[in-house]
Amino acid sequence: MDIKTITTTAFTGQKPGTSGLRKKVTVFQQQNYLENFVQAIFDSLNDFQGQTLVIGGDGRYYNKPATQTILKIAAANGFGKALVGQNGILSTPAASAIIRKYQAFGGIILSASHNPGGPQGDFGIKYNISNGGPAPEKVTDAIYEHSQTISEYKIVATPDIDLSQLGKTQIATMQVEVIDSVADYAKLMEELFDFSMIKKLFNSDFKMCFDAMHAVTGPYAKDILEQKLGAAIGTVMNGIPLEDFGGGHPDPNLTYAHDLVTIMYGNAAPQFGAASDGDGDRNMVLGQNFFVTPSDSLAILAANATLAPGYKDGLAGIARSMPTSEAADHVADALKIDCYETPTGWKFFGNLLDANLATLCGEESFGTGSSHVREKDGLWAVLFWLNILAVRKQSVKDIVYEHWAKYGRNVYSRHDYEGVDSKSANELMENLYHTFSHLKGKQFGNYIVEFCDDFGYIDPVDHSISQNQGMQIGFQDGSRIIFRLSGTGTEGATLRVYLEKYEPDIAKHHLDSQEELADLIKLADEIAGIKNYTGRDKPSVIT
Ligand code: VG1
Ligand code: CO
Repeated sequence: MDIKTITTTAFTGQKPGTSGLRKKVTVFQQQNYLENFVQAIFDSLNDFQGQTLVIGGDGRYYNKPATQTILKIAAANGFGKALVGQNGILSTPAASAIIRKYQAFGGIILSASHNPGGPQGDFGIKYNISNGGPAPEKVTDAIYEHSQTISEYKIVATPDIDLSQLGKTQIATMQVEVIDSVADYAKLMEELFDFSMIKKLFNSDFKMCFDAMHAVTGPYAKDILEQKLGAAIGTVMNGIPLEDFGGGHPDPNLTYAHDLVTIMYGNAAPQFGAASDGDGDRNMVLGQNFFVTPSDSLAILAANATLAPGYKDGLAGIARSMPTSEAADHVADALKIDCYETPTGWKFFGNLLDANLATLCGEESFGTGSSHVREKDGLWAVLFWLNILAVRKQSVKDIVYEHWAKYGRNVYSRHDYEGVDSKSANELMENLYHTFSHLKGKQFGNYIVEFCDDFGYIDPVDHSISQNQGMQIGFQDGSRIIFRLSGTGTEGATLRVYLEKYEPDIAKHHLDSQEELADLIKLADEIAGIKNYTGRDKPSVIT
């Protein structure tokens, strides 16, 4: 077979964001755009000759042609083997599990997660290293540099291979093995959770509803929940992955997972509801008429971890992203283990997990995970909750209320202003930074500013430094307001405002979080001039 060297010109701005390179499909379809980036990935790696590469994606539009291109470039660059999910499909946590299980050199994940799919939607590509996790910044920086100077790439000239059939084929000297997308992942889940207890739960009058949002988790959830655990057929809704996610926005939150929310807040709501995002790494958990915030979910999983066989010996530590509420910190204190605070994005958890400093990790953005893989894992969190529900035999709401009674409640909300003008968003952040010098000590009603912080992070393991990771304002009563610009959007800028208040008083626990946070919401606008800079009088998404 023919290995060709193709002359190419670099594209500007192929800079990976929070979670890899995300752009419109039409951008990726430009001649050599994908090829350049893939070659830039390989150019930034050493010693992969003869090694294994894992490839899979969330099934969105362009997943299949991109997989074919990557296979041909990987073969031309000297990889010895490629493991590809059937039809090009692997959820992000499944890809991570497979990289680890088969000791692959790394993996390429094709996903833009929650961003809309289809020919007019978004596409994304991300490189994961041998621990199964997203490449750390030093690798993504190197990829970016190579992408800016690239002048040629290598590719094998060969017809596309059949990705629909399991089995082995060959591209030049590289063996391609098409593998079952679900099997290895399902097996791992069986090792971590008490499947026989959960089976008993589903054998009782317990019902759940899982919304796969027409994205990648459909086949995983059907196999594990309906086939292996005996949940009623139909438990998984929107379970067939579609290239455009049925026109939806597979973001598991109260706004976008409206089908599920309608069911869980309706008269015939089952006891448990859950949804997952485009690439299967995030989750939303609901009880009857009840929403569990992701920050609380992390804290509750940590507090109940020993109920699941995979965590029966306890946790080494917990890690959460900076904007995630401090609910997990209270649990860590009680367990006398460390709680780490990292910048947003799963890549920052990798070193902590590898060094066994943390066992559970979580983000406020509906992402929870553990040392079993190096990505956040949506279905894992759902199974963890099922395991806890099966052992404790209480409702979701009762479990959360008991948790609040013991640890206090971190009332929490995130307000997103999507698709705002980039220049104005940057000006807002800059202006905020300048006000920091005279905000400290200032009093706003009951709130006195204790600290202002342009959040930076020094990795405790490799001591690498990441700066400008969000503007944090802390008040004397422990409340926080955080401002951050999204690194995953593809249109304009998205301003995220995170609000948190600690409420130890159980009598106030029934209160709605938006009401509880009303003062802080006002204060956020007063301090940062949100309305003024964005021209919006309310957020586009509230979670
Ligand atoms: C968002 C979330 C972040 C998450 C990232 C990737 O990033 O806030 O917590 O890690 O998405 O999630 P940003 O930069 O837009 O705030 V996903 O499901 O892509 O894989
Ligand atoms: Co995702």
